[in-house]
Amino acid sequence: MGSFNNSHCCIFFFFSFGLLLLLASFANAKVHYHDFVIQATPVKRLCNTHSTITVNGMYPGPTLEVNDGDTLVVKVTNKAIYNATIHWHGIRQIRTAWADGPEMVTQCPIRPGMSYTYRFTIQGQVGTLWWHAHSSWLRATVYGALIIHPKEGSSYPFPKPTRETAILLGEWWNANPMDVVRQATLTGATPNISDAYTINGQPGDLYSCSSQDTVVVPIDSGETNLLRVINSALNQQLFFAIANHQFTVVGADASYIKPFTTSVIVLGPGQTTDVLIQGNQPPSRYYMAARAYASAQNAPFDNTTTTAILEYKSATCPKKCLSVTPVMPTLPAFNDTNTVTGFTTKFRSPQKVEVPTEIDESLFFTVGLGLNKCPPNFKSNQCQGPNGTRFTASMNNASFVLPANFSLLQAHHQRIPGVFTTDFPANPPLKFDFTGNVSRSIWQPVSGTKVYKLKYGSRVQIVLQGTRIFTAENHPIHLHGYDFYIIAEGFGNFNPSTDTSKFNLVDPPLRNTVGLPVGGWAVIRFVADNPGVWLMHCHLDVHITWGLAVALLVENGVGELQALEAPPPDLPPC
Ligand SMILES: *[C@@H]1O[C@H](CO)[C@@H](O)[C@H](O)[C@H]1NC(C)=O
Ligand SMILES: *[C@@H]1O[C@H](CO)[C@@H](O)[C@H](O)[C@H]1NC(C)=O
Ligand SMILES: *[C@@H]1O[C@H](CO)[C@@H](O)[C@H](O)[C@H]1NC(C)=O
Ligand SMILES: *[C@@H]1O[C@H](CO)[C@@H](O)[C@H](O)[C@H]1NC(C)=O
Ligand SMILES: *[C@@H]1O[C@H](CO)[C@@H](O)[C@H](O)[C@H]1NC(C)=O
Ligand SMILES: *[C@@H]1O[C@H](CO)[C@@H](O)[C@H](O)[C@H]1NC(C)=O
Ligand SMILES: *[C@@H]1O[C@H](CO)[C@@H](O)[C@H](O)[C@H]1NC(C)=O
Ligand SMILES: *[C@@H]1O[C@H](CO)[C@@H](O)[C@H](O)[C@H]1NC(C)=O
Ligand SMILES: [Cu+2]
Repeated sequence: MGSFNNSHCCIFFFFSFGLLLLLASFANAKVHYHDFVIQATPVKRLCNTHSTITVNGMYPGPTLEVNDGDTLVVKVTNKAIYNATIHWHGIRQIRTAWADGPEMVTQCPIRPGMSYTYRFTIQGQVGTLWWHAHSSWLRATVYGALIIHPKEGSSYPFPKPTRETAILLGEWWNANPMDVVRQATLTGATPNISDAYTINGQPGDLYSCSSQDTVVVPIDSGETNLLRVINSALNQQLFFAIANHQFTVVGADASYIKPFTTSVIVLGPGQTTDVLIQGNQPPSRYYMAARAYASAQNAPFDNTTTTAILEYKSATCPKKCLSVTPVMPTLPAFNDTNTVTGFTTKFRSPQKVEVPTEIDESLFFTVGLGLNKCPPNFKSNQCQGPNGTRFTASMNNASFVLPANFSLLQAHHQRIPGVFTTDFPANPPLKFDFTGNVSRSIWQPVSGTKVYKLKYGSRVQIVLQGTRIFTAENHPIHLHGYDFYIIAEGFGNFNPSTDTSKFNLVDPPLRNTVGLPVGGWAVIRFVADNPGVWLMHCHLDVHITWGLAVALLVENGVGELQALEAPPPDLPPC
């Protein structure tokens, strides 16, 4: 009897202890509920008031702050006149591809008047990400920061900063960005360049009618502060610097980076960089500024500079120092590729990481622009590209076209035929001197909705190879649903027999967007452990509009935990 009671008691004890642990872990992981209303809002910039699509009337939109392990539930209601979706840029969305957001890839759009609730859990990511619209060019104004703090009880691998500030670099058009892309799609020419860059939605002192609203970022002498810099510009890589202050880079794309110091950082659209700055300068005001890194030769770009002010607080900066004109940082020349290379090749993971060494899928994707002949039924005003052509772009000579009737994910999940084909080539269909003088006769790609299929768990290497078709250019290539290791990059054509010696299989950086060097290549590796359909595309919206994308279809593995979840009941129908 006694022994029975004892063992019963023990079983009961272990059971309750386990339950307590379980409850404790649930108690730590929070669920955050948010409402996003996409709506037209009057926004005054550059001397005029513009009807602007925003979230909750805010430009930039609301900042979301969570801890690793938390769940986000965001009900998005579309009160604008455009179809819309929201993408949670860099969130892995493990088994929840339905919440990823790219229009016609993982969902049909939320139509005007409709809503959709995105639900997902952050798993093993810490740092700075962001969210943005993923439908046409709505993301020009529909974006915000998504900040992931460490799990409760864990801390950063660097001293806790006194202040943390999100710095969203953006791009502003006086025209409605939806009209800008509509016009470019009609004419086949390059879309109009922007009228300003912005920091947290404000162009700053160097633009007309903007000084009053210039963003001020506080700092105090002796402080070490964290800036979470996000490039949310639509079409432009940007340099960013602060006068007289060095940056210590500690993170990028929600992964830690082995700290290094630099006076300037560069980010492609989609990328984030976490930097520490120290309040070690005479108390005063210092400009932080961003302007273009424009790598394509002879291509027009917005050549303006946005500023905000780093201001020492009044305790250390008396009134008169607040009236001085801030010192301006030196920014690299718009075509200073050497500075870009010097910066990106400094990135390392903080310690040895598990890079796949055996490769199941060795892929080689060319990335570049192209020109389409004017189709016979088109008028000449629809072919205003060079010499009466229309601009296009492609990967492996396939120019990506979104499906019209079903999302790719739905077509995959429900086995609906005729929506996509699985013949995206693993290698370029034609071998040519990619970065040399490419014969004009091979500049026109093939349009289609092609995906590349990957088995669950396959270890993937992709060589991304830029081309000089029309022009060479730096392309920020973003992969949805994954982080990948960037194991090497270089200029010219990737050489499989010599460039493998450059592979860093020890401590390469983990990112979701790689800046493909202008006229060069980059090699990435990841394990395909997240089932779904994942867009891989250039994050310059002008290029994705022209078809610079492919979708990777990752099949389910064995068992429920390796399979895509069922679609949510409120998934928008087409
Ligand atoms: C683009 O720029 C051209 C030339 O400045 C102008 O005529 C046109 O209206 C602009 N398009 C839009 C949509 O703003
Ligand atoms: C950019 O603007 C600066 C200053 O206005 C000017 O000196 C420079 O020539 C411009 N560069 C280009 C490429 O337009
Ligand atoms: C950058 O552009 C300037 C013209 O603005 C040119 O003189 C210079 O050679 C270019 N540098 C590079 C590295 O292309
Ligand atoms: C356009 O035509 C001119 C004259 O024939 C030629 O020199 C130029 O290379 C052409 N440009 C393109 C992009 O085909
Ligand atoms: C989409 O559906 C419409 C109507 O059923 C059909 O006419 C059209 O061919 C479909 N489009 C594609 C790309 O399958
Ligand atoms: C590129 O090749 C074409 C013909 O293939 C030739 O006419 C042209 O001169 C070449 N351009 C350069 C810069 O080598
Ligand atoms: C792309 O495909 C088209 C159509 O088959 C072909 O004419 C062209 O040469 C190809 N170009 C490349 C770079 O593969
Ligand atoms: C909006 O989305 C619906 C559903 O997918 C589609 O039928 C419609 O054509 C879209 N409208 C525009 C303007 O793209
Ligand atoms: Cu691009």
